[in-house]
Amino acid sequence: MQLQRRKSQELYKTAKTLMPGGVNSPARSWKGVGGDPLFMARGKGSHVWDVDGNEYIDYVDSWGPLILGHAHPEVVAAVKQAVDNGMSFGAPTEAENRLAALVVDAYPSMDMVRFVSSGTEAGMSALRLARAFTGRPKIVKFDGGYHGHADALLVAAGSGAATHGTPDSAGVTASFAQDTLVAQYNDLDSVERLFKANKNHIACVIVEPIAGNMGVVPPQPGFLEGLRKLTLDHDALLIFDEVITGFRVAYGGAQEIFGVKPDVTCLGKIIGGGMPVGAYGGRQDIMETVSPLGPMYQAGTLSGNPVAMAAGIKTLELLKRPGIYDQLESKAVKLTGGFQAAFQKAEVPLRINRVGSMMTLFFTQDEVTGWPSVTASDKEGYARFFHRMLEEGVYLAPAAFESMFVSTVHTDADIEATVKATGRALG
Ligand code: KE4
Repeated sequence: MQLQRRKSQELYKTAKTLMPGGVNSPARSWKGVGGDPLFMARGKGSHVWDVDGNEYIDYVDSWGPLILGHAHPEVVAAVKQAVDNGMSFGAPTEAENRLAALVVDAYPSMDMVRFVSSGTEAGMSALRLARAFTGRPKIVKFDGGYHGHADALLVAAGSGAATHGTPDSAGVTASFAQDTLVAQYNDLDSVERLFKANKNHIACVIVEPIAGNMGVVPPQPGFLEGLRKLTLDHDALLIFDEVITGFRVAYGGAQEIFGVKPDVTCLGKIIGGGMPVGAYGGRQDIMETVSPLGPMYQAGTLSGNPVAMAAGIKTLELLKRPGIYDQLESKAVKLTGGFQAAFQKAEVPLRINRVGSMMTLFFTQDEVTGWPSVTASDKEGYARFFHRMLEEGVYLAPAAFESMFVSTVHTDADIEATVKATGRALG
């Protein structure tokens, strides 16, 4: 069924005269799958409607924040109540205490937390903190890892940058890139070699404990524990970027599942419930380096914004309800089982990497364990599937190397409809 997209196309035409590529983030440009992006008008629960009135079951969930689905009534009510008291003060508010307490209680590795307005700010600040605390210049990240668009992190980045085939961004100077060392995910030797070659110069290792930005790639047994040992042995900090995985794969994130305690954690997405919130936090002695207590400067007009805090507080309160993560798990298991059956019937190779309610469909029959095997998968096959599923009323990530998400409000009917749509899309 050919989608009627006239209004989207008109809006996109205008958008391209006003904003680079007509979007405010390249991840929305559909450059990785081809075609023109749809403009969304409304979301409710697990469904979204585009401006032409086409309805979709949504598995993008705004790239992860909407674990409770769109416009959750209790989150909306909390935001409305907050906004009636004023949008922003540039002064401390009780809401910040409340969300900080929820976050610190959920992450035993975090004695203190600092709120910012995006995951990028969280990653950027965590790096500066590691350099300030250790006095060392270099950082280690992983090929295919994405931690936001701070200069030092746009070196062999994953997510949008990788999908666009531009692992190094224009405008990132050689001086920035030289202090960023790149290792291979799930390859401890590649990290050890960097420590040996840069003795006493590495401030930190920043890692997505479950990679989400090269598609989902779980840590192999011993990988995170190995990073913990290497960083301790070399007096470097271990930073877990849990912007996607925090409150996603468990209330206490990947560090709860794998039992590895980082020195610093970055959070974002879910803790804002769809509003702009990021955070970084960790051991007391490390966080006391942060201004105004210590010498590492970091600031922000809308950091800890009370309206955004209200959305985050209500979201985390709802996620604390017993059984929520079991429900997410059973929904995700049902969905992946349906996908596997449909792909098997159509004799199309498929490898699903999944942890909890985040997953990626890789068009390959081979194991996907890191950036090289990710890039060996069939991106074009995914792009064709993406468009066919759209025609069938299912909205997947408009890029092969991203995660898709199940929310608490995806119903059995949604999952059955998605599996049926898959059969038709592959037919
Ligand atoms: P933001 O600045 O987009 O809030 O967060 C950056 C970031 C940091 N760390 C991780 C692990 C992330 O996944 C992200 C952002 N994720 C991408 C999608 N995978 C955001 C989509 C976009 O850029 O539009």
